[in-house]
Amino acid sequence: MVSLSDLDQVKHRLASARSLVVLTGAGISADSGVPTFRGADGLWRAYRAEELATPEAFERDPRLVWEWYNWRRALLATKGPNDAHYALAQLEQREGRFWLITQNVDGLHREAGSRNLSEIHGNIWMVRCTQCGRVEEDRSVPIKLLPSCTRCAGLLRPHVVWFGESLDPMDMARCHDVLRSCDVLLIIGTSGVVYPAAGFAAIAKQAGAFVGEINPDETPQTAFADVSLRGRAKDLVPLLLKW
Ligand code: BV8
Ligand code: ZN
Repeated sequence: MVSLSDLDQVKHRLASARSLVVLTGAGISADSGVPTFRGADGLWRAYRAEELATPEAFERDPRLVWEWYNWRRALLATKGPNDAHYALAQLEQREGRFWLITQNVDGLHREAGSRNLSEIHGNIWMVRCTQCGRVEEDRSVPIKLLPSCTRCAGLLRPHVVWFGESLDPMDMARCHDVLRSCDVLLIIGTSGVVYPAAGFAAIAKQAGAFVGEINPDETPQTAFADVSLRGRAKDLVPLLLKW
């Protein structure tokens, strides 16, 4: 259960934040019916992430990897943002300096209206040519396999960051900037096991920020949190805006 004083403490910190950063993971989309990666309905468990979300897997069997992404795209096509996504989009309007970092590739923050946003693991609705590097949006469900580039006929891949791939240096620079200069970091719905995002709380802590967490479970991030609210994002995030 969440104690009122803990909730009020986080609410007060958000209301008086000079520079607010929010980091989200799959848990914020769980309330939209999107399976998380490591939960009981886990996406990875069903398909063993190390088998599929890697460049080697795509090299070895692009059709299998594309079939997994088509399965996820079909699932996501029927889902929309929930109250937590909309509340964060509202928070962006209110706060002077606000930045949202998401590990999610589902595009639900953008759909809810968030603009000051880094999708550090990419976006499942974007495809990238493996030959000429061209990136474009493709919302077809399913994508006809195997997809090829309209410009050079190269094989297309999902424009997401796989395990063993580096994040976009521009995204990383932006994340380090905002984390080093924030006075409040709110971490919502991440198990805190995937790097480099799992190291972001330590950076904010080093910069003297107040760190809040929203998660039904304890996570490795909880150790960095000044306050950790045990609950669901869709219930707690809207409450934090009532000031
Ligand atoms: C990199 C895109 C440099 C694809 C994803 C050994 C030690 C340390 C690091 C490593 C290591 N070996 C390898 C590494 C590096 C590796 C890594 O961290 N591995 C981990 C697993 C150990 N990282 C990388 O490879 C990264 N690149 O480091 O580059 C490099 C280069 C070469 C070699 C080495 C390093 C790239 C990582 C990006 C991988 N791509 N996704 C796709 O999605 O198709 S990761 C995937 O996991 C998703 O992006 C997801 O967002 C992310 C993190 O998972 P979570 O979001 O936290 O989701 P999860 O299910 O785990 O947790 C959900 C949470 O929500 C739970 O806590 C649950 O309690 C909570 N929850 C549930 N319901 C709710 C809720 N919370 C609130 N409300 C609710 N209702
Ligand atoms: Zn191309």
